[in-house]
Amino acid sequence: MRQLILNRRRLLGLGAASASTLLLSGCDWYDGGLGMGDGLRSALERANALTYHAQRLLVGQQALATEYTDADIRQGQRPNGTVDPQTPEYLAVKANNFADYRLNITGLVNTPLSLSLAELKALPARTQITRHDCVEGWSCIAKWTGPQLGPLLDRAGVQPAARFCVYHCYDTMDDGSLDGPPPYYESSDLVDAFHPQTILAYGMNGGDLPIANGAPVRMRIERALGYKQAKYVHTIELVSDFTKFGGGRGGYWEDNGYDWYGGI
Ligand SMILES: Nc1nc2c(c(=O)[nH]1)N[C@H]1C(S)=C(S)[C@@H](COP(=O)(O)O)O[C@H]1N2
Ligand SMILES: [Mo]
Repeated sequence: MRQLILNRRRLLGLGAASASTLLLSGCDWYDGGLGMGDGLRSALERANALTYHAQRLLVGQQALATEYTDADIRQGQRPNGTVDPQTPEYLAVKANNFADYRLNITGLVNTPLSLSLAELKALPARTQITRHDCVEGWSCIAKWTGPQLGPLLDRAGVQPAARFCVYHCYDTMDDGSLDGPPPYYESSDLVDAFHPQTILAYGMNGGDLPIANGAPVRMRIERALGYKQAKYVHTIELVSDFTKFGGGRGGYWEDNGYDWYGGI
């Protein structure tokens, strides 16, 4: 992390405050005695000072998350959160064994993409064995397979105004909201989106991704905590800011107080 921050400062020539704001680790954002909303919002405003081109310069500068071997996989990936979505939209694509599923790349792109599962499976894939860390206090090592997100974003043509990807999911979280349960969603900056270990995983531990773990497609953003690993993803939307989604903090759990960056 420290190395990454230094790299960014050097490359961007930004003052320490703006370069590091994007990278503040978990507790700084909501245990710091700041009102969370104020702290987060001003942090995000400063994060916007990073230009798209400067972010792209950084791609390839990032360290990889540790990768493990098959011998390190001791058990199946422990399912957590939603394990069997019941929304009509999900049930409809599941009924046909995901033959009608589409992964959409929309928003601030020149050419929106809509890819079937078969099309995703025909792309060059990356397989990585990594450790998933859930903030609830458990970890699992598992093998994930799928195409990298970066080349797909290049194909769609990310527009200069884009700063973040919002990952929209099929499942809703039954949290007792008066407006009905909100959908799970997540977001990342473009550095994480273009990171070589950021993949659209359709495979797990050598087989198809199980429904409990996010079938047909879930994100793996390997330098981030468990809640950033959006399952049941149907749309990746390129945006300049994410305050209009959900509670405005960049993800379902972020709207409930978790840190946005969620780095490990
Ligand atoms: N769509 C969706 N994605 C999600 C969740 C969820 O409930 N819904 N839970 C998150 C949390 S907190 C964790 S730890 C991981 C769990 O992934 P797993 O079920 O494959 O272990 O998914 C994350 N992504
Ligand atoms: Mo989690």
